[in-house]
Amino acid sequence: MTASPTILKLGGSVLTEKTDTPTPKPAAISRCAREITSFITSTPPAGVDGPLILIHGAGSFGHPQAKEHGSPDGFTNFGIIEIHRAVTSLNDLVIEALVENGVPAAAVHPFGCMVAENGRIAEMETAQIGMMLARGIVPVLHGDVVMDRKTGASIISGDQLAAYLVVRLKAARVGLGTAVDGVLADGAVVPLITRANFESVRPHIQGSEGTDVTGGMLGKVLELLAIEIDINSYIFNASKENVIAGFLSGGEPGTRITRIAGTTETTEMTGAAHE
Ligand code: IP8
Repeated sequence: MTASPTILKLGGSVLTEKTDTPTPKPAAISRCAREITSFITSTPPAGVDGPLILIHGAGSFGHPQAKEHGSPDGFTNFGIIEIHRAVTSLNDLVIEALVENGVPAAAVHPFGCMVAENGRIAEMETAQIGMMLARGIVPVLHGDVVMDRKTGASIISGDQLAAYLVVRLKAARVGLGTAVDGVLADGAVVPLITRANFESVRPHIQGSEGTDVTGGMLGKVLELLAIEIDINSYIFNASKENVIAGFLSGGEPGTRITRIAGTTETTEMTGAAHE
C-alpha cells in the first residue's frame, strides 16, 4: 500500500504575474520544479516517506477570465471553455518543467473528473490518482471551472481541492505555497491558527493582491480549518528559494493550521495517526 501522500498546492501568484492576461513567471516555475524534483529524487528524511500530489492555482490563467465571464451561473459555454483552457495551459507549463527535470508528472484536470454543487465539490473520481501514486507518477491538479448540479458551472479553487483530497486520500500533511510568508495579521506571520483562536485572528487577516475570485488568504484559512481530520496544514512563502524544499522534507514554514491545538504533534509527519 502507498504511504500517505503529501499535498502541495502552489498559488497562482507564485507561478504567474497577477495581470489581466495570462502571464507566466518562467523562472519561478522552473525553480519550483527543481525544488520538487530534489524531493522526489532524493532519499527523504525519516518520517517523510509519502508520495506527492501537486496542485496549482490559476493566477492570471483563470481569475481574470472567470471575472470577465461574470457569476458562474452566468457563464456561457465558451466562457467555461476559455477559463478551462487558460488554466490547463498553465498546467502544461508546470508539467513541462517537472518532466524536463526528470519527474514523471501528469495532468489530472478537475473539469473532467469532478462535479460540484453550489460551488462545493460533490463528486470526484480519484482512483486514477491512487494508481498514479502507486506507480510513482506525480499527479498535477489545479483550480478549475467544473460542471455544477445547481449553478451549471462553478469555480473550484486549488485550496478547496487540496482540503478535499486531504480527507479523501488520507494525506499526511498539506502545504499551500503563496507569495507571502504565511497568514499575516497586522503585518506579522501568525504562527498557529486553530478553531479556538480563529475568530480573534480573522479581523486582522490580510487578503491577496490582484484579481482573485476564490477568496484570497481568508479563503485558504477557512478551507484548511474546515478539514475534519487532525492534520497539520501550512501556509508559507513558496516565492522564496528553498521554502518548498524545506516543507517537503518535513519542515514547518509559515503558519501552521490545525483544527484543535494539541491533537497534531508537529513532529508527527508520517500520517500514521491521521484518520
Ligand atoms: O487559483 C482558481 O483556482 P485558485 C481556478 O486555486 C480558476 O483559486 C479557474 C479561476
